Amino acid sequence: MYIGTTVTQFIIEEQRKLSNASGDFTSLLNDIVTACKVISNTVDQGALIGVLGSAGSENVQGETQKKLDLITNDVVIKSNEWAGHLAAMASEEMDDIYPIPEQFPKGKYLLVFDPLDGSSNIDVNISVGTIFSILRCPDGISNPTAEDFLQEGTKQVCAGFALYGPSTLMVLTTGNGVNGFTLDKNIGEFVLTYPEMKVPEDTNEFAINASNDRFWEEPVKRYVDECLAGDTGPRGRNFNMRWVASMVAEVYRILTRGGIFMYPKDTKDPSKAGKLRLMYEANPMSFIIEQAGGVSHTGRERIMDIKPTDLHQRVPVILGSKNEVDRLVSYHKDQ
Ligand code: AHM
Ligand code: MG
Repeated sequence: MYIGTTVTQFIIEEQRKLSNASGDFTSLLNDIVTACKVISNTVDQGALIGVLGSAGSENVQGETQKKLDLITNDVVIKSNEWAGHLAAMASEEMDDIYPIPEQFPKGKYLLVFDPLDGSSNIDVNISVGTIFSILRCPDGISNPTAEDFLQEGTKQVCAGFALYGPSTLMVLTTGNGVNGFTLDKNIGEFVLTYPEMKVPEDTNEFAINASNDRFWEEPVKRYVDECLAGDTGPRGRNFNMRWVASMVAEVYRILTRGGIFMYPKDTKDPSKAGKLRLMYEANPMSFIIEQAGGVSHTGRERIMDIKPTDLHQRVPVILGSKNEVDRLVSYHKDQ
């Protein structure tokens, strides 16, 4: 019986198209895939294995960590530190970078990840996910520092996310389009189910945490007000609204049926430029959305063009269907 194209087969075939591919990258992606399978299983078991609830600690951004934030962070590290493909890792849940320990060989890539995005949803059984991004370690560097991670999103070699929802999915780009895979739990393989995903250019659906309304800037207020006015306003048509509070779930929805996702700049905490993190969330999701034909922007600049200044830097995020993101960007220019 033919089970379809597994993610491993897919990656190997993609790499064969590149004459200079050494196989390191394929192997690295396999280890990430393994980590996501382990996390999927752990999230699935939930209360049965006592992994829900708070860990009683805070991360570098001052956010309370869930037990699963720490467990999944460890799963990603343990799955990826041994094989010799990485020089170091950086995670949303760790203050500093994680250099590959001395006992393991070092490789030419850097792995950046958010082990459990949307983890505030974990105790209420709403979808969560793992986001990752692969960068090249700068030439001649075998002991990278945090500085070596501060590369523009355009330098990503690969980005992807796993979504632990009704099905466990994996969405990947290596800069040659976006493909989606579903985990067949009977055989333990991600199988290609959504080839060449494309974000529709137009949409009637927007996603924003409306409780922040009073902190938004004028262009965002204008855009959302016009959507809310529906066919009685300047847009002349009705819009629908969604907010899952799991970026992985929102981005997957947008890849499937279009939409615009906004976590814009606001005045809630003037010390923060936005809520979402450039390295762990905004850049990988921007790479995926752009590769699927969508747009990803802060309102003032393309996210993937930002030169990072800090590992845990936050940025405003506006991404999704081209025509809606372009419209909101144009409102920023009108300001
Ligand atoms: P996390 O990485 O700590 O889970 O935070 C990121 C999440 C995103 O997945 C989601 O879009 C956003 O935070 C929701 O924020 P809010 O609770 O302010 O609506
Ligand atoms: Mg996150």
